[in-house]
Amino acid sequence: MGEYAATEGSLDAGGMRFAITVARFNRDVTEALLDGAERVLRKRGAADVRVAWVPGAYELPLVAKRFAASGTVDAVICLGAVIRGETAHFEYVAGEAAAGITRAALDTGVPVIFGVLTVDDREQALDRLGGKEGHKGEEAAETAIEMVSLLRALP
Ligand code: INI
Repeated sequence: MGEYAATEGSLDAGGMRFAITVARFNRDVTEALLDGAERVLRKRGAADVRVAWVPGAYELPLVAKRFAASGTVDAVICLGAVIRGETAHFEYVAGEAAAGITRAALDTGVPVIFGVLTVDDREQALDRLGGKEGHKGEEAAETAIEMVSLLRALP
């Protein structure tokens, strides 16, 4: 067998710079996501955090890509809450947000994290804000830190 190397990112954010793009739609939920993400970034030692608010989750990818391409941040965290209604709007907003966020990361090579809740109702959202499903804002920040750290360790 040839050389074997396993690499994993750490959760040390010392010196790292982040942007958070957060949607105003369902603001009570997205503010809680933002609180969690900021809490983790602060605790882990991030050097710089910029926050930009957008109207809804559909607008997240464009602003995320602007940050990612700017050379001023190491990762971008996208936060939003898409709550299923009676119409197909949910599918379009959630689907395009996900596709655009993926594209922003792949086009720029900068981690762009999908911290967008896609849930059936408000109760499911609350379960993901420190309830039985964890805290998705905190998890998004941890994912961002880990991805920056991992990419720095890779060829
Ligand atoms: N935006 C959200 O962030 N969450 C939603 O649940 C939502 N719904 O259900 O409509 C939503 N719509 C707005 C959308 O993100 C855009 O802001 C709008 O379509 C203008 O482009």
